[in-house]
Amino acid sequence: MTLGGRKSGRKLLLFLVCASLLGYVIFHKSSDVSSANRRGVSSDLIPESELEILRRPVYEKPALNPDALGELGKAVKLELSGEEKKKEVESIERHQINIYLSDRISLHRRLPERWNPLCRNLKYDYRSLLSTSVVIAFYNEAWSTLLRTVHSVLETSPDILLKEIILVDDYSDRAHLKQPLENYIADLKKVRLIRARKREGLVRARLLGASIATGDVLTFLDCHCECHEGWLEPLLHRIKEEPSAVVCPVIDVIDWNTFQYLGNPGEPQIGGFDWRLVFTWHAVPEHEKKRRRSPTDVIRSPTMAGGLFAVNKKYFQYLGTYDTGMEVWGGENLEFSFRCGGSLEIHPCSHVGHIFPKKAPYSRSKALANSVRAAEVWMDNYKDLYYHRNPHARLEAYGDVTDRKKLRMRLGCKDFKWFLENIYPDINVPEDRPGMFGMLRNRGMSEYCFDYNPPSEHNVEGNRIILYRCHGLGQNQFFEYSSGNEIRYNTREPTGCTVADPISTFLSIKLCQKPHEPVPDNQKFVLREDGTLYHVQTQKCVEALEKVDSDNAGPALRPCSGSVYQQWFFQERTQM
Ligand code: LR7
Repeated sequence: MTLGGRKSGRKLLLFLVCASLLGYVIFHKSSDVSSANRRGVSSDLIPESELEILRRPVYEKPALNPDALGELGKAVKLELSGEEKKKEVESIERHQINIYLSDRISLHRRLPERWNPLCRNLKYDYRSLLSTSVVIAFYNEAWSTLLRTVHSVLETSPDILLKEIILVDDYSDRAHLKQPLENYIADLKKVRLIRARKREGLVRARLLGASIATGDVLTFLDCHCECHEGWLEPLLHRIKEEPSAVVCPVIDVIDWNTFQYLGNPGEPQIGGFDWRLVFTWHAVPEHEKKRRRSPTDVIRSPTMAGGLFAVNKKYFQYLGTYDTGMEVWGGENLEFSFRCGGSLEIHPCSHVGHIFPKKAPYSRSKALANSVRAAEVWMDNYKDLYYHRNPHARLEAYGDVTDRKKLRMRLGCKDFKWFLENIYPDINVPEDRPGMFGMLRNRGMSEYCFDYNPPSEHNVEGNRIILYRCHGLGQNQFFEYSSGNEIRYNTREPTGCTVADPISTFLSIKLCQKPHEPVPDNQKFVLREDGTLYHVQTQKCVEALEKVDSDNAGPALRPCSGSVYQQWFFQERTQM
């Protein structure tokens, strides 16, 4: 069914008004939120034959040949040449996903088993679980990845639990998403389509969907996902047990080029962020491992990736839904995670695959303003740590956040310090002492600053710190001198510390020791009054060299001479 934009616009407004008026039970995010993941024991009383009926999905998966392309999540590599190869390349350029291949893989393929085998033993009382509306916003998505998402939800979600799938077209301009999509879904049970009248961005597009949802729980998915068997029950069970829990599935990776379904049944990762306000993944910390009693218990996570989660609809309204001033993409996941109340969790028994495109297929220039909104509303003075690492963010026009600040008051949230100490105790909080952070600039080669590019698929060069023209944009040139005499690279998480190799004399970054562990000598650099950086272990000074290997200028250890090339100073901005 397609709904007119104006009608749905009014409904969205009503939804938002309700959201701010609804006096739902007051919840507070606290470190002692009940953790018990009580089993759906009452279903033990339901005979297996009846459970079988209750578990039935909206549609059964059609039987497929196990050798079919991509079946059971197997990697596919097509041997193509000529015209066909050209089409494949074009599809990747257009979508940043190998859509040529996707179009050749069944929309109904089966996935390999990726959950912990213990998950299979969990029993759910289907009759007592709340129903859900699955909301999928999309913008210019390819046909096969969108519809594989839809079929996968229909073929893995028990009929009794799935109220509907709401597709929200965020003003796409591709022909296949117009009438052909309407015709296609007209034949599918429980699938609705709603269209935005202008490009809303994923926040308002999702809210448009939420405004017409009839299920008790909202489950948001991105539009290029595939759901693992049994993905929905754990989410709904947890929300039934704890209505203020916001629960994410484990996000398995589907390779954008081969469509291989990756992921493993081991311990999933949790979400964090770094001081650029970029979402990060982390191993489950020890304190959380101790708190859990079983590998099937939920895992608390300080933040969420953003695209895949389930939340009680009333609780979502109570929490203030989303910040509707956020445009297109970015920032809403951290903003939502910073809200107080309830708990943010990952359920290890709920797995959903997600295609991570090769790179962003559309402009994400609004992401900076969105992050600034989140920082301004939620981070108190800690926002300065963000601004120090993104000096240009201070200039960003981010609009009016008065209403969001009021929401924070209404929710009675504790301050950001409390959030860091209680919800994300593992994050490193930089000291940023005046004059001791920013670009680390050399006096002799005054155009040059410390620069570090962490190893990644784009940088396989290694771990070295080099010297590069100072750019004043923070990021790779942002260092902090700590009170423990370390030169810390703490723009990204986990925090890195500068070390010197006594043999090669080069500087590189390694993970810092844990707080309260002593600082190793190799990591200690005394920043002396004359600007020299004295390396304690080797008793040498850091000098700027025009070339330390084939083409890079770099800092390296040399006997202390007091020369201007051995003098350094921190500078927050580029102006001299
Ligand atoms: O203007 C837009 N309108 C939309 O409807 C832009 C996007 N969208 C839709 C889009 O078609 C897709 O369905 O919104 C969804 C998310 O967009 P993607 O797939 O481009 O986002 P992403 O996977 O790169 O980004 C992650 O971070 C985003 C921050 O705004 C959102 O929270 C995404 O939902 C989130 N995705 C995930 O969490 C999946 C796992 C990725 C990780 C880590």
